Parts: sequence; C-alpha cells; structure tokens
Amino acid sequence: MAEEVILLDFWPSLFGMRARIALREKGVEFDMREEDLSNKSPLLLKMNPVHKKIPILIHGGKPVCESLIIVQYIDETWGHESPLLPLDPYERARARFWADYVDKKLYPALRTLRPSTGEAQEAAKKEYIECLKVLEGELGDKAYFGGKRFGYVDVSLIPFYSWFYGLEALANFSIKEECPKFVAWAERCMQRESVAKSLPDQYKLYEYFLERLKKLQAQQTTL
Ligand code: GS8
Repeated sequence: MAEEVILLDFWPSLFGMRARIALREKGVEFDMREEDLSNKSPLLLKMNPVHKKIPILIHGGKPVCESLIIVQYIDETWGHESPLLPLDPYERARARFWADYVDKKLYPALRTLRPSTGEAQEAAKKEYIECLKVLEGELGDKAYFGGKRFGYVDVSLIPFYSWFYGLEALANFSIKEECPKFVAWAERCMQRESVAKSLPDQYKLYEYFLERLKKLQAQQTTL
C-alpha cells in the first residue's frame, strides 16, 4: 500500500502553494490539512520543531520541511518520467539559483511593498518591478523557465502571481504594463490544472490581507 501523504498547509501561503503544485504535477494523492497559524496543531509543532512553520509534507509519518526542499523531495520521490528539475547538473544548479533568487529577492520585495504607503511605496514598487524584470530576462522567449517543460523554477515562482491583483489594487499600478512577458508566462502556467487548483482566488487573498492589516493596525493603536 502506498504510504500516506499529508500536507500541513495554510491556504494563503505562497510556500504551501509550491508543495500543492508539485504534488499535483506528479499526480500524488494527498490530504491537505489546513492549519490555524495563531493556534498551531500539536502535529505541526512535532513535525517542524525547529521553525514551527508550514508547509510540512508528511510522507509515511516522516516530515519534510521548507518548501523548496519539499518540491525537490517530491521530484525525487514520484514521477521520474516527468521531472521538475533538469537532469543536467549545471542546469539543475541554475534552476536552484533562480528559485533561491525568488526567496532572497522577490519575496522580501513583496513583503516590503504590501503594507507600504507614500514614498516608501514608490521605492518598494520600483524594487519589486526590477525583480520581476530580472526574472523576465531569465525567461527570455522560453514558454517556461524550464524551457518547453514546466519545471522547478516555475513551481517556485508561480504562487507569486496570486498576489498580482492585490498589489495592483494596493499600489495602483499595472504589472502587465510593466512586465507583459512575465504576465503571459503566468497566464500560461494558470492553464495547468496543477496550478489552477493550487492558487487561491486573487480577490479572496486580497480581502484576507486587508482584514489582517486592519487587525494589526487596530492592535498597534491600542498598545
Ligand atoms: C517559509 C515558510 C513560512 O514562512 C518555506 O517553507 O519555504 N522558508 C519557508 N511559513 C509561514 C506561513 S506562509 O507565510 C508560517 O508557517 N508562519 C508561521 C509562523 O511564523 O509562526
């Protein structure tokens, strides 16, 4: 019997989305368990005692933590006929470099941009667009970052598309105007069932963020 696959997740999580997409790309059945991050389950704390964060993939009772490591584990464990990482060692290194760029550059730029206003917002917007343009340069004329095939960098990056509507509404700009090739790539990825099923509705995500921001601001004013 196949070993049970559980994903401890939280629907708005960009990192959780990566694991969901990779599992669906490989056709792996899994039990997605939604966590309340303000009241983490004993299972979460047991399975990721170091960071205490989701996503956590539990395969046959054993945990794998950190989204990029989870995606690599999924790639090495299932569906060898449709690999996410390239087979060539140099190309694998390049793919890992770009996924690392997403975490080190694009994610911090997103986090700075989301709550910013005024002049800070203008600077954050510029930084965010610059990151997208660097990624657009790497994409070039390819269909996917993986070339003709949807692969590791695509899985790592496409969750950020779920934020586009929210960012445009918050910071009043058009990402499509700034980075048309990037948006065309994202729309191409959205045609895949694995991606469409794994990304939340962009409006719902934006509403969720506004609610959370309101709560945080209310807490700050009562301090
Ligand atoms: C990040 C996971 C993370 O930030 C990865 O998996 O790639 N580098 C890790 N998880 C967040 C939810 S997503 O914003 C989390 O679990 N936060 C709970 C907490 O910080 O207490």
